[in-house]
Amino acid sequence: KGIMIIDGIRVPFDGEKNVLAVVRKAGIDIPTFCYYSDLSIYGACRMCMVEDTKTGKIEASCSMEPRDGMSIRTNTAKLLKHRRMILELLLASHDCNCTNCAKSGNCRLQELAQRFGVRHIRFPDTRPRYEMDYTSYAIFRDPNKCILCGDCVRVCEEKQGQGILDFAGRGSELQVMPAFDRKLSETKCVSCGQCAAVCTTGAITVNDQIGTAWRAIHDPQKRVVVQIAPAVRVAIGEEFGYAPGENILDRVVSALKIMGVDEVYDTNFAADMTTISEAEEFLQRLKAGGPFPMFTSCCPAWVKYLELNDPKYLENISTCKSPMQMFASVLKAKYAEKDASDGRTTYHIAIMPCTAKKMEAARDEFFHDGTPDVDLVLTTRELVDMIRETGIHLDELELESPDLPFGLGSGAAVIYGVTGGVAESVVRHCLPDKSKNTLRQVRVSGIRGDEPIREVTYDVDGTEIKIAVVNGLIHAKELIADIEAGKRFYHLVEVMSCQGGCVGGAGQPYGLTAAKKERGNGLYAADASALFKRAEKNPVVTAMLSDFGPQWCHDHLHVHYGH
Ligand code: HC0
Ligand code: SF4
Repeated sequence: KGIMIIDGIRVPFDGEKNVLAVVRKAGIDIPTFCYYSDLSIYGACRMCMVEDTKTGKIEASCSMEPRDGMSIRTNTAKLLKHRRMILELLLASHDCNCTNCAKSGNCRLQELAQRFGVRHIRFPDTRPRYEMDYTSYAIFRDPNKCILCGDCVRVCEEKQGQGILDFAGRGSELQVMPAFDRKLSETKCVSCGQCAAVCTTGAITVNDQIGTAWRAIHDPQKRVVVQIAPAVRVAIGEEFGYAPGENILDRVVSALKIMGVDEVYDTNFAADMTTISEAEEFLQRLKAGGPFPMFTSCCPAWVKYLELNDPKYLENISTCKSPMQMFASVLKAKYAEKDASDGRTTYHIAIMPCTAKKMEAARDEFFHDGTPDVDLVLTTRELVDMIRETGIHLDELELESPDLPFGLGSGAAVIYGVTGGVAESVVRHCLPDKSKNTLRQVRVSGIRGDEPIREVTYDVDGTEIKIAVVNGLIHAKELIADIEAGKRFYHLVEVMSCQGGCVGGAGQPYGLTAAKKERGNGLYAADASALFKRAEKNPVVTAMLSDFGPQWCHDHLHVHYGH
């Protein structure tokens, strides 16, 4: 606590962990490549240097503790020269094909080079040429664009606990890569995509499948049917000038129709099926006495994590398919007849906030007769790019709600996209008292929030049910360690790999510090205004489940991983 003098202005500080945070609080956007307030401090890029007015020394503000009476300047001639020099050096060793780079317009290097007016690079181009890695379903790595800020290394280790990427080599040979320069597909990468979400340049980007989507849409033989995930609707607007959290689903539906998509549905429909199936499975496990905890199964990066690192827990994973995959199973079953009668093939595109969903859709379990149930997964950002390509102005569109029958979902479904939402939906279904008051009690029970691990307890028919909600894979690791050590016990554990749940997915508009909270609140608002709040109140879902019958549901809505 104290007062600093920044560029001659007195700025109080209280608890900020470094000078950089105080400078930003003072309204000066000090440039950085390697600083995220959420990650550990690396201090490598040196862009955030400030000058001590007394000594004239320059130092990285991310690694300086604020002190009372400290006086600094943020934009002296020395600092500007220093920053330009760093940028020139980075550009000299960077593949600067900006015009056709996926990150153009969202690249920090490009932004800062423009901001600091770097027009000439005085250094020769001595870049080595590195091989690109196209092997992951989720992400694409181009080491020629890496500026060694290490953000990907730290997010993978510190948030996801995976440690897939690391620095290797020395001096001019220094690189970021998986151990032994393996391809991503040969590592234990879980496809969460968080490395791409924080990458400051185009070195790690989301696997772009826009071309495939257009080809399908323009193919008259294909009936293109889309499902849109819960978290997409409250984030996509950020790219078109809407506030984070604003639900613009009806505009997106309208845009997709203009683009040539035949039918547009809502993943929420299938999330209601998941809630009912998962709650039934949970109640059965309660009767049978386990296995506990039952882990939720909808996050594909989480399932992959267990499969690769802790397969003994696969029997704890709910056997319910994720809503995306349930949707696809129902759709393909229902449309087989339609396809046979009109000679077209149903081509199913899922629009997801998530990169791991690309990997999930490609799993063997979800292929039938050589075709995937979900033909293509597009991330929110890919859809943004497609809408931009068409020139459609979202704010001028007539609103259109998703089609029926698969366009109807409950409030319990839309909150799947925020951490705690799946558990809350299952709890709503399991609690015997169906009054409004119960809904309110659950809402304020601690199941919502942004702590990485939250614990709640409910009474279900006299049994005390212990539930944990986890977001961020590293915390799932911690939780499992505690369960094994006998320190914790739960009946049900919801795990979402990304911070904040799907709203913070790596397929969403960029940034680790993205507006996850607002997006989550947008989903809670959608729940509050939903026609019905419980999965079992969805008339289309209940009718279909009884039509299909238990055997069909068992065969098509459930999956056993690792068998
Ligand atoms: Fe999610 Fe889902 S909630 S994983 O975060 O369960 O991606 O939004 O679509 O499948 O519904 C993502 C989001 C989904 C699925 C749903 C679940
Ligand atoms: Fe690590 Fe996730 Fe990136 Fe894979 S996708 S390298 S697990 S951050």
